[in-house]
Amino acid sequence: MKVYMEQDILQENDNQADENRDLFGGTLVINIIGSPGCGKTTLLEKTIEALKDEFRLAVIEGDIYTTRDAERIGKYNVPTVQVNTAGGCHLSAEITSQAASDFDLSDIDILIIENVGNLVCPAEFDLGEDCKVAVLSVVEGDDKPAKYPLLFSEAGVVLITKTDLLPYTNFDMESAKKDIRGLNADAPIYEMDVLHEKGLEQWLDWLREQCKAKSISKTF
Ligand SMILES: Nc1nc2c(ncn2[C@@H]2O[C@H](COP(=O)(O)OP(=O)(O)OP(=O)(O)O)[C@@H](O)[C@H]2O)c(=O)[nH]1
Ligand SMILES: [Mg+2]
Repeated sequence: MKVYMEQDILQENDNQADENRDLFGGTLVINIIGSPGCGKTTLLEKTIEALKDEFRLAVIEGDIYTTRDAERIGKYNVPTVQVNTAGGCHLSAEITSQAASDFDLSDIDILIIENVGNLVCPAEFDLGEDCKVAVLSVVEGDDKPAKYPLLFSEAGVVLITKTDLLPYTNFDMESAKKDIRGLNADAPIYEMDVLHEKGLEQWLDWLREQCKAKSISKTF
């Protein structure tokens, strides 16, 4: 009987992630990670609204069971694939490669992946993306970066969302940012109220910068 240890599984995943990097080529691939309900799909909706006439976008929606998030993205007429993990708490490089094969990547500037809602496991699985985006909503508590450090240490950018709800929480913004900085010296940290479209521009500019770094120029 062959027993797979976590190390083997992660190694296999890393090998596939390297293959994905070749497959993704010149497409900017962003992996959005955060707890259930932190606002990942809402961020996607607002991002698509803002950038759909600027870049050719595609979406992979990761969810445990439903197609609800893909249905929400459906109204934007952007190529979207829903992946159901059937209980799995994260996307893997393998499943991402299968989902991405639905697209003609040479026609896509930015592929946005919404990972399964989970602050822990998705950070362990490299999908071959250019960048992980950590989303933390203020209702989750300012202690979460310190308690769940991997995602925040690996993220290329950290978004602190639902700032409209700050008056109703005891979230200490300075403390959260200090902990994030302790884990990650470089990632920009942006505060935003995605629902009411406040503070989105810095995130959109960051995405534009990432495109520029990959020599993706405005398509339209
Ligand atoms: N007040 C407030 N509510 C928000 C904000 N962003 C998202 N929401 C709400 O938070 C809830 C969850 O948002 P989603 O975008 O579905 O969260 P998600 O991270 O995609 O959730 P899962 O895919 O289930 O992990 C919804 O009711 C959103 O309307 C925000 O900036 N402020
Ligand atoms: Mg979602």
